[in-house]
Amino acid sequence: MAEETLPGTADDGPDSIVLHVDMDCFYAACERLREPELEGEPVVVGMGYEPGEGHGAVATASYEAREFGVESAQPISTALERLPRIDDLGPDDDPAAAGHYRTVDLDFYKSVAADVKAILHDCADVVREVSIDEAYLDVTDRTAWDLAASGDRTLAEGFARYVKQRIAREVGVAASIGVAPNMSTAKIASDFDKPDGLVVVRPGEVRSFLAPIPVEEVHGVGPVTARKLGSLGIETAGDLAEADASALEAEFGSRGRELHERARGYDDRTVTPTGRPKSLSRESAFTEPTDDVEDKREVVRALAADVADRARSRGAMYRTIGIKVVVPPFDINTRATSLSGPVDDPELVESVALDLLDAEFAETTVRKLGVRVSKLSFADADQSSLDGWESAGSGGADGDGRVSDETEASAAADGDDEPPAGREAPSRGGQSSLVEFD
Ligand code: DCP
Ligand code: MG
Repeated sequence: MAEETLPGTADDGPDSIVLHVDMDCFYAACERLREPELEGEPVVVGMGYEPGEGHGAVATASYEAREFGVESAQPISTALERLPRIDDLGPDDDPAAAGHYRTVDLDFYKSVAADVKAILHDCADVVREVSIDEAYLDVTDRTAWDLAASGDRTLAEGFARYVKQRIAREVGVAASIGVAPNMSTAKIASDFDKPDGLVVVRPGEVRSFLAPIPVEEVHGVGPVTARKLGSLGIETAGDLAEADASALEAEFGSRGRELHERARGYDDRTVTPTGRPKSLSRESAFTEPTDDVEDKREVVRALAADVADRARSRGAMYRTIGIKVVVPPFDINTRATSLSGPVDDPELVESVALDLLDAEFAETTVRKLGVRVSKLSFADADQSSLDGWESAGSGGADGDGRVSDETEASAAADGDDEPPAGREAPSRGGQSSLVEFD
């Protein structure tokens, strides 16, 4: 889901589908693209390394080279002890126990990464790029957790396989993909069966999948925390999940509680796109649908304050203020008011949002409410990065153009509220079919 939900409120939308994509031995894979004879060979890519020399550090090693004990961040001198350079071999040495050493060529790797990212943006509405070879995709609107007609696999697995195959076919490098209902589990899943992995963790399987995973691999656990947890007898995510939450909080503060939640498979972070948003919104579902006008106004006030606060903290001014009202079961209504110029005015966000609510929805029974500001402008506008993001993004932000001056009757325009049965495997092409904000 592209929208965020206020903590502590129920969100009865369907489970998200998050992909974490991480390329296998990425720099080495890039070297193999231009030197196909390196395929299947031990390859070491060194930073600060020069051909024939022994200085620098290992940026990455191919899986064949890793078998000799070569790994990222190791001094090249150590790598050379474990895996001699093929060019240094004498006539009697075994060429099978030697490796190919190459120097980092970041510009080339970036160009390969850009080709991969273009495919990712084509495959998902929301892509968060986290490093040169790694990204999260929210594909909740593109596929489903339902089983494919042919057997016991989910449609989501077929979708991930399609993404993997496109990268392999169109760019020529291998990716490992994790599929899960949240970001932290998807990341662990992508790492679980490297290289060339595809690991799917269905919504009901998250806790059992995580249980045997070492705590170090839980997002947010560094070596120091892992050591402290170890001294408390907590070695795995399963141990962490079963530990007493208040004891963890006493030891690690609020982070302790968060780690406990993650280990239990709960992670409410949403995939947000890299770069500047086109709009900022937040929505909140009621546990039970309500027609109580004060309850509704109360939620709208909280949402308005939150959105205005986020806009201010990101240095964003807005020219449009809107609300979203979801009437059971899936009837999405959106209303918005355009202002004459950009403002940063939390009180105005509240009063406009309340006016929009009161004007038409005072009596209505609602399931979910949302507030959105859009037509954003940034005080420190850096046009180049904005352009870069817009051209890279396919839809963008919590920007799915959901809010409009018209009622959107089509549930398909809002995956958040679309019943799972209404979904299909990879079919929807981009955002062009969605209503853009006025
Ligand atoms: N990198 C680096 N220095 C490090 C770690 C990584 O320069 N200490 C570079 C080289 C990697 C790239 O970043 O190719 C991506 O990092 P990963 O951690 O994803 O490692 P790889 O893609 O190489 O291997 P894996 O298959 O484990 O993902
Ligand atoms: Mg990688």
